[in-house]
Amino acid sequence: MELVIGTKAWSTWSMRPWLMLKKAGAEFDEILIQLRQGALKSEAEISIHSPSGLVPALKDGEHVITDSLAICEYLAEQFPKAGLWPADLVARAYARAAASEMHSGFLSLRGECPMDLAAEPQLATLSAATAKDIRRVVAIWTGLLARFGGPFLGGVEYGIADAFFTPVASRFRTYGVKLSDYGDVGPAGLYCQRLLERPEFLEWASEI
Ligand SMILES: N[C@@H](CCC(=O)N[C@@H](CS)C(=O)NCC(=O)O)C(=O)O
Repeated sequence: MELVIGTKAWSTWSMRPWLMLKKAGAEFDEILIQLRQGALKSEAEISIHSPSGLVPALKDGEHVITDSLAICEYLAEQFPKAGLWPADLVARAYARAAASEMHSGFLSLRGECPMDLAAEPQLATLSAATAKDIRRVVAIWTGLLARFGGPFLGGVEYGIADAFFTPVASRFRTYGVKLSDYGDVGPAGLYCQRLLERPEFLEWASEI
């Protein structure tokens, strides 16, 4: 398998399936495309590999799977023993809902606090819309950890929902977000820290 990814410091979408390939212990090669070289240049390079013109894309034999969530679902089915989703039906539904909400939402947080793994931590002044997004993230994390236990969302040992929130955890660190200001009484902050200490994330971050 080959995973087509964008610049590691910035490409949150690319990071998610990469983390899950590592968690699954899968053999894969990486095709790295530097983003922000000028829209046309990046798009032309990406389009050689990915029909959507976007990264990530997973090449498996003759097949090309695009979109980070679809790739992660494919990996969960290819590597059932890796536990990328919770085994329990209800926990899996909650974990899927959390990952899907991340996939399609939090536009203000994503726009105002872009991931930049190379940036020095800074204190940002955040808009009301971003503050609302952060409170919702804290509520999702706190709710799932309380309902299913940890150490990761849905009670798994690191899975797809966690991969989807790892870029968020890195944004919180970069932009000096104190989760206690957004309703956390402890568990969300600890979970955020656990995401940033995962060996898969540390490996990705060491390669920026
Ligand atoms: N929903 C898609 C979003 C993919 C996406 O927006 N990728 C960005 C980079 S993170 C991209 O390829 N942009 C093209 C460019 O920067 O040239 C997914 O989950 O894979």
